[in-house]
Amino acid sequence: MTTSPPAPTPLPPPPLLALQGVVHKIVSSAADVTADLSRSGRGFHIVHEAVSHALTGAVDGACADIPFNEFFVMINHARVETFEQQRKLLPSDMGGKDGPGGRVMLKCAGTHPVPPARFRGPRTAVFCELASLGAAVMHALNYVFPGAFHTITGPTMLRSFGRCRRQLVHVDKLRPKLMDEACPAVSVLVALRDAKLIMYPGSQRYLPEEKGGKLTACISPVTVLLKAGDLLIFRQDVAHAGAASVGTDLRHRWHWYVDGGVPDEKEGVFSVRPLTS
Ligand SMILES: O=C(O)CCC(=O)C(=O)O
Repeated sequence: MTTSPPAPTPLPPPPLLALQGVVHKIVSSAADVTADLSRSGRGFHIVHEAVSHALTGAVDGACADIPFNEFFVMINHARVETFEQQRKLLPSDMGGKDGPGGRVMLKCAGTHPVPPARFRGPRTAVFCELASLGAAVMHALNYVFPGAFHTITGPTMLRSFGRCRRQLVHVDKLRPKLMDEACPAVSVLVALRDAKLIMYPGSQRYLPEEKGGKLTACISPVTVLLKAGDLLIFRQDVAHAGAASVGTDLRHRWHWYVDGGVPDEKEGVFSVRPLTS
């Protein structure tokens, strides 16, 4: 008598797709992200605990080894041109009577992020790990605003040091009128350590015609407190300013720009003046 082999045990159905990390956080709050980043919304969205402390700490620590002469002056409490007129072209020249201090930037290439030359070995690895999350953020935004985003640029590393005064209020997109509402160009900031940003909620609806003009509505600024690992996504036409900070340590942040290109560090900064009541 022949016996047939036992029927194979059917495989259990595959588990439901488990999304993880930053994509999961953005996709699972898609309705809020849409509302916040739409023209009618407040213009910014915070993703808490998007990046592990191990990673932000490692990148922040590695950045501390990058010497000042590799950074460029960017808008601070005054425009870059003003610093140039004062012959303060290098970060080491910045500051006033309280000593050196301010906010500087280092661009790590464009659409192909390149680790700073100083990074070697594990330090390059942590840079690459964090850089890879840029694509994740863009893909998650393509879920929220279906399929429209195609370029992520950066990162740009920001460093504040010494007595750093509040930035001029500005928007990142130089021609805010050209904003495409199907895929609003956004700036993305990862706090590598606790950080603050001053935001003007809804100001994308009240921009002046010309740079340097006043917002057309009185908007109370809010201070957004970011813990290390939090990620802030904001429309490039929302008015904002880096907050003042003090300290002897170097304070780094990491910026990407989705579909908007990197705001130029000098020409055509679209600063705006708040309307006071
Ligand atoms: O200091 C910061 O983190 C903010 C800088 C910024 O938002 C900008 O330059 O556009």
